[in-house]
Amino acid sequence: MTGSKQDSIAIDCGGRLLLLDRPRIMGILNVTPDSFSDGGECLSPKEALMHAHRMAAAGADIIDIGGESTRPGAAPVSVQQELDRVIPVIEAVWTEIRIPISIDTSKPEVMKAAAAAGAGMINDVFALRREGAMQAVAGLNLPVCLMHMLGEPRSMQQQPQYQDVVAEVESFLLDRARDCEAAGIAKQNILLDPGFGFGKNMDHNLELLRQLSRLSSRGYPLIAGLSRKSMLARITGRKVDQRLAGSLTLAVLAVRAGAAIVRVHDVVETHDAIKVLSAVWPRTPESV
Ligand code: 7PM
Repeated sequence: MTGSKQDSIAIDCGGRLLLLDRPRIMGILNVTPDSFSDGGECLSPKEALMHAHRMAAAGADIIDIGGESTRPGAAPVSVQQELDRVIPVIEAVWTEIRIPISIDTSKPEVMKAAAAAGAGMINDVFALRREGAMQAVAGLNLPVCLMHMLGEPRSMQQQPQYQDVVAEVESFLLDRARDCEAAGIAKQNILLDPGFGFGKNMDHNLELLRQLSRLSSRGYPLIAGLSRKSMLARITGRKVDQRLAGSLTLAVLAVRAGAAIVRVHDVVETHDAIKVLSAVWPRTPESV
């Protein structure tokens, strides 16, 4: 598929459209008490809703709501706990804000309840490998982001190893996409994500970013999540709340390499950065 053909894709997020005619911003809304970069900010449904309003006003195209921290070593959360955290927030955001919502979860029960509450996309860092998750998404007929992760959150950052990180991430994602299609998930409903920081060391993350256009030219829209991640700590030495400049740099590089969507905390600033990039390079690299 050519770049220009992919540029015209509209993804139907349960009735709300996400147009991929230009780079899009996924705003992160964590409703976990232990999330590493904005923990404690969004505890109550009311605070979460206010933050969602701010992100939508700032130019977010989709709001990603998550109730389970994927931080290495984070305590697992029960289905009921996760539902209690995310469902009221999804309902409120869906009612008050007219943009698509994605649910960041690996649990099929949460996927289904979130969809019933208004979520229009599934964002799964386990790429639907949990029992029942693939069938759940096939039944929902919603778009899904398949993310690469080596290992499990608990242990993924203990000496991750690859022969060829780009080739391995690519073949994992394409295999998952093929399995999803065989299970009845429409090809147009599949997005891919290399999973920066998920079972990757600094060199792995940098190599994935250098060769990101290889992953973004495989016929599936690419999502890149680099915002405030620990590779920026290694590069700049900054604490998590001081990584804005680094995050913007990485977001711009990812979009320049063909990412369709960037998943970010700092929506106002990312929106400006992408506008500037798009003024210089109005089209994606493939279609230039
Ligand atoms: C601790 C470590 C807390 C890592 C939060 C994180 C991605 C994602 C996350 C991503 C997609 C974060 C991550 N990262 N979903 N969920 N892609 N699709 O930095 O890169 O937000 S959680």
